[in-house]
Amino acid sequence: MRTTCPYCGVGCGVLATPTAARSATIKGDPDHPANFGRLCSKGTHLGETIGLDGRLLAPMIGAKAVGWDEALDRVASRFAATIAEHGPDSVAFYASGQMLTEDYYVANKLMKGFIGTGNIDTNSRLCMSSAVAAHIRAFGEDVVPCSYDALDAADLIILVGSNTAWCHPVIWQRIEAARKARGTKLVVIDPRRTETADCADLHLAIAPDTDVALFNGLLLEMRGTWRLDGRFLAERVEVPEGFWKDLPRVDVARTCGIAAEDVQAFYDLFAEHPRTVTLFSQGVNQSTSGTDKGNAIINLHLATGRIGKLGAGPFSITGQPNAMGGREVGGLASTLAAHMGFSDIERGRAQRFWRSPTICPGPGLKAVDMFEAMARGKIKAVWIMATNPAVSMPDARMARVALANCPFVVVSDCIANTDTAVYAQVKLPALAWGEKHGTVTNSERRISRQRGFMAAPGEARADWWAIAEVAKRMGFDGFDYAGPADIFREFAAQTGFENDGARLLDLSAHAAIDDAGYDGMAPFQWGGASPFEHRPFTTANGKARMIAVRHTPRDDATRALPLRLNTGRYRDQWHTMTRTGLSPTLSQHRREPLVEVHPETAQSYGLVEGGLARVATEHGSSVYRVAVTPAQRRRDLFVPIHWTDRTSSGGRTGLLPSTLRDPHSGQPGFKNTPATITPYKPEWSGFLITRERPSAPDCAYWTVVRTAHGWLTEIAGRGDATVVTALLPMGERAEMIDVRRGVIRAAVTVGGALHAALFVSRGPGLPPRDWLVAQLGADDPSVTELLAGRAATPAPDRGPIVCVCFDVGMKTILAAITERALVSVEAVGAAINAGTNCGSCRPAIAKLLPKELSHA
Ligand SMILES: Nc1nc2c(c(=O)[nH]1)N[C@H]1C(S)=C(S)[C@@H](COP(=O)(O)OP(=O)(O)OC[C@H]3O[C@@H](n4cnc5c(=O)[nH]c(N)nc54)[C@H](O)[C@@H]3O)O[C@H]1N2
Ligand SMILES: Nc1nc2c(c(=O)[nH]1)N[C@H]1C(S)=C(S)[C@@H](COP(=O)(O)OP(=O)(O)OC[C@H]3O[C@@H](n4cnc5c(=O)[nH]c(N)nc54)[C@H](O)[C@@H]3O)O[C@H]1N2
Ligand code: SF4
Ligand SMILES: [Mo]
Repeated sequence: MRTTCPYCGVGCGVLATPTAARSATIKGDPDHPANFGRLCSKGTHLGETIGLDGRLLAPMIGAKAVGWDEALDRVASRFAATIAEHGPDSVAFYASGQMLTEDYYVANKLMKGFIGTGNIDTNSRLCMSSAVAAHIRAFGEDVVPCSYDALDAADLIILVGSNTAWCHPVIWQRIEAARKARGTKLVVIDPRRTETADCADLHLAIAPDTDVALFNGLLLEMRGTWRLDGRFLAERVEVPEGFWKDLPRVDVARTCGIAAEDVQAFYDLFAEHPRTVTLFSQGVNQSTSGTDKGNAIINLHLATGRIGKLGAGPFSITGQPNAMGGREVGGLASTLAAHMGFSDIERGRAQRFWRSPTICPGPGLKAVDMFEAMARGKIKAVWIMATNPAVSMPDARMARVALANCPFVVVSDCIANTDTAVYAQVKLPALAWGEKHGTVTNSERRISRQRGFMAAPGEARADWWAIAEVAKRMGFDGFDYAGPADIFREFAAQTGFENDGARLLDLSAHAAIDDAGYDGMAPFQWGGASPFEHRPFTTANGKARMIAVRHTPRDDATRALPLRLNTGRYRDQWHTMTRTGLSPTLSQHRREPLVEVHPETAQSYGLVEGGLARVATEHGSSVYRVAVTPAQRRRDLFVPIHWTDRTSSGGRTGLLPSTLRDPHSGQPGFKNTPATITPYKPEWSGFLITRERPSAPDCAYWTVVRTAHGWLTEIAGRGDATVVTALLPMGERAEMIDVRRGVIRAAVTVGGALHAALFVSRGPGLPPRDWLVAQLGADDPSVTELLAGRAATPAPDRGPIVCVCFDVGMKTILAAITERALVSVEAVGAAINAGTNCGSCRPAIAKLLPKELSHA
């Protein structure tokens, strides 16, 4: 079955071959133009996530499983009653870039067209909305002006606030291939030295949120050296009065906190390579100046004419698999539908097309405002679909208060127990990847089919179906869809309705597609590879607009909170881990949430590598494992976003970021919150290995991950450590307790097979985890060895796993590099296979090579 990967916005084509009822082999689709057969680690290991573990399989009202009829009636009647009493703006829908276009279209139609409120927003507000706002300001329409093939043709690629090697790995592989073939130069602009930055020709570790100063400075430099494209500016760009005069002159090196030579090196590279692609992501968008950052980048491309040509353009890459589809249907509270705004003409047009009884009067509440309104009691019923806001909103404690306060919360998810589902009065079981059918649009505007290849389990149903059923039960006409093909046709028709070429998004050529055509639909790109090459921009005069932007420092640091907290992603986990967390292979890369700190910061705050520390902001605090690394700037902290109440007592990053947001887009500045850090000193620490998932330990710090044959739980606490022995299952228990040294070692076997092992110590000296973890799958392990925590004749220590596909550890790779004098990632692959399957670990392998050779 040809389908698409459900994770990132690269939108890779996948070939899934079912092997049994709930299993399949997964391969990259060699014919899909987004990936030509490549997949990263997350895509490659999709097969480990399609079991029924943790699935929500029946509608629930409270704790009771009910039939669909009862659940849908409840949702419809509560929404209708709330609207009757408090008006349409007292209800809201919180959607997600992980919904299919068809689901999204129906949700938007119900809210904006039939209920008549703008209160439908999406997690894309937290993700892409600054890029959307920047596109609309510059181009008049939210259109990404580039395609992936620009990366093949560029001479210079600039990555701004993007950890591409981890977050868009197949784009990264394409960049690497281009660099190898054509010597493309690569500049990475990121306060952290990520694996992406490590591979670059030039890395600018700028101070957080100083991007506008850097790009304005570059624009001035280009003007000062007569490198602007005068003709392009005259014909295609509108430059506001006084733009050049008002362009602020700042000391770029000082503002950005980097060496003047590095600034000049960047400016020279830009001057020398007209074919430039600037790819940007969350380091740009998730900022209180995100929209201005986007426009600073776009200004530069407009002024130098580096747009609408092969190999050149400003390229915002999308995070979620269907962030772009959501933007197309109008899933954001700030857009109406099909790239329309809220003018009377557009509202009238949407209402005529939908033949709806009403139409929303204007934009609705943006995500954070929506939750704030909920906390104040203004939103009295909310439907949340395919997102986990109790974890992913800034100041997640506030989001939880809001959900607890809201009289009626509906959650549609494929997973039963998420941190958000805790607050639901009604839970609706959704189809998951591999079961659902529809379309998604990737970063380069390419629409692809997602196709199911497994039967729907239990009572799970499609999200569009649940929305349409509720709409019908609320008495609305126009929701009688036989299937996703029907919805796609209607959406395609809407994009062309009274369009007359005014909006570039026009899929009406596909509006007549029949069911068979939809089933077999091949990926296609709207707008063409380079949309503005041969057509005017979507503004009244057809010209793009330069937008005057200036660097506005975010100076909300205080004496108590002098550090800056940056948050982001790990290579092998997806967001709140509801799916990637099911995969033992993917769970090996980073088993615990780390706080990364510079050695000097570690020293001044008394932090030690491998110890624990509490990170605190104005909003909350959480405990992390400390990783000391010069890859961080001094005074910056970096933490991952993935851990939840289900997986850890610590690493609760959602609690920390401030809700300060960009004034144009409403996107929160997730990457730069004033913070501080203090060591957390447990009296004992240890770990537990079990076959079954243990209940949450009663200790100060714990975190649990999937392993090949069970679970690994890290624990640490104060006071009496013997309480954790309560976590051990029934069976034959062998134990060794040394009260004086505070050591507990226990192994539980059943019929000779290991079911659990526990190691606790008040000092150092816990055994390495990997050998013990593997013993869960071993036949007849020796109890003496188990209690010793190691084999009598130990195998060599492989170090942390780098290549998850071939299970190769860091020490094995280092040994191969030294012993066989390997000088390239390819040579390592040829010698020991590492990095030769999905390729996601290639940047990590490059890091282990002797430095001067690692770019080869
Ligand atoms: N493995 C994995 N891949 C994913 C996801 C996932 O959860 N896991 N999620 C997907 C989604 S939805 C998204 S949105 C994307 C996100 O993809 P990315 O944007 O690449 O990922 P992040 O880690 O959020 O942040 C990127 C970088 O921005 C840097 N940054 C922070 N502040 C600044 C700044 O002021 N200026 C600049 N220039 N850089 C800064 C951070 O240090 C970080 O390295 O990833 C997608 N892909
Ligand atoms: N501090 C901080 N916070 C952040 C970010 C950051 O960088 N820093 N990044 C932000 C960004 S860019 C994003 S995109 C968000 C992501 O944050 P969320 O959207 O909250 O995270 P996910 O874990 O992807 O949540 C998706 C949910 O949908 C469920 N699901 C999957 N498929 C389906 C389906 O087909 N139907 C239904 N109904 N449910 C489904 C999953 O089980 C899961 O519970 O986090 C944001 N929050
Ligand atoms: S790069 Fe990886 S996560 Fe993104 S779509 Fe491709 S396989 Fe999926
Ligand atoms: Mo995102």
